[in-house]
Amino acid sequence: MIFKQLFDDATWTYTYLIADPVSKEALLIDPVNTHIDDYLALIKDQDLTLKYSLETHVHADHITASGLLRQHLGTQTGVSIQCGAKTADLQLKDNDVLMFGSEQIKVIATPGHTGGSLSFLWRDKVFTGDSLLINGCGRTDFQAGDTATLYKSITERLFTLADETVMYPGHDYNERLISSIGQEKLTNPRLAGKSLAEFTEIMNNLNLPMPKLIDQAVPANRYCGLDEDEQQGAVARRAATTASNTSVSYWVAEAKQQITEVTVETAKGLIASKEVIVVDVREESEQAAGTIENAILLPRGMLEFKIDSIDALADKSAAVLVYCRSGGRSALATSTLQQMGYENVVSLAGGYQAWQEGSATDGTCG
Ligand SMILES: N[C@@H](CCC(=O)N[C@@H](CS)C(=O)NCC(=O)O)C(=O)O
Ligand SMILES: [Fe+2]
Repeated sequence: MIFKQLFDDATWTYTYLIADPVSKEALLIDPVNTHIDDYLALIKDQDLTLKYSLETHVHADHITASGLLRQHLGTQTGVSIQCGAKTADLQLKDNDVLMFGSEQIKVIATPGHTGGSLSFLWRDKVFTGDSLLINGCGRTDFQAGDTATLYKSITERLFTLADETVMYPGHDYNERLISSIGQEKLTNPRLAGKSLAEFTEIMNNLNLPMPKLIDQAVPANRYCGLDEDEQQGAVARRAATTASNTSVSYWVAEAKQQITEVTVETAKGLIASKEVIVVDVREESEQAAGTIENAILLPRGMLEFKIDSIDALADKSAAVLVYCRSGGRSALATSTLQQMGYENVVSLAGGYQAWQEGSATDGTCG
């Protein structure tokens, strides 16, 4: 068998590569986006076909490489159906079995660390993600985590596997590599011989700081780790299998035919003339990246509902400049505004990304 335990030292994350040596079909568990080149090289070197990229959960501390692997290799991405990760190809459930070559890997639902946490059982090995860690377990204080649920998952699902089952965790913060179910039953300080009440007491007093990347990682991982443009591509690819006009990129392209896009330079001229109302159609959470001064926040999804309450936009002949992160959503919003009767509305090509790049070179960062 081909089996490798890979490590991301920035987040103490383990990634696992398993392959059937005969068919060369392979899978990765919990790949990290910053290692995409390593994975591609490894897969090429070993002449493997990466069939699946599986997540033990929607991670809060790093961004998955699964979407990138799908882009490069046509890999199917898999995550628990409980996670609401719409662009994942496989919406995994308890007891699902995936085949790679003549090998099989089985899904064990082990919620608790997150609502959609899974473990995977392959031969005598169990990949526990953050449900069960060596001498520890995943925290339960975010992403629909629940202490009693985790206790049940560990004691009723993982601890009922054979004692000899080798356990491979999702992280280890002390450079340990493996454990076993028997070992954890015997020595895990949070669980060995502990009642639910004792476990709850321990978990309620962990006092861990939030993962540094949580605000970026969780939303990105719901889309297989891809950003907005790539998500649109991913949604588009899935939608294309049903009907082309159900894809976001189709509608963005369509909208761009009907609107005027302006460059950063032109936009700056309009803003300097003070004759333009700037509308930011990104989500509130994206504003941390920065905003154009004096922009009105009107997320694309709320446009039609909120516009009437914005006095500055009461005059439909006013000049309006719309922007988003990279120019897709603003094209859609501009087209919507035109349909609503706005006569003088343009979209910023390349969005706030282009704005920042333009501003970085001319020293007027907004
Ligand atoms: N310090 C790390 C996060 C560490 C963390 O919270 N790890 C999670 C797994 S995603 C956990 O459950 N840790 C349990 C523990 O450390 O006991 C970071 O900022 O990324
Ligand atoms: Fe985690």
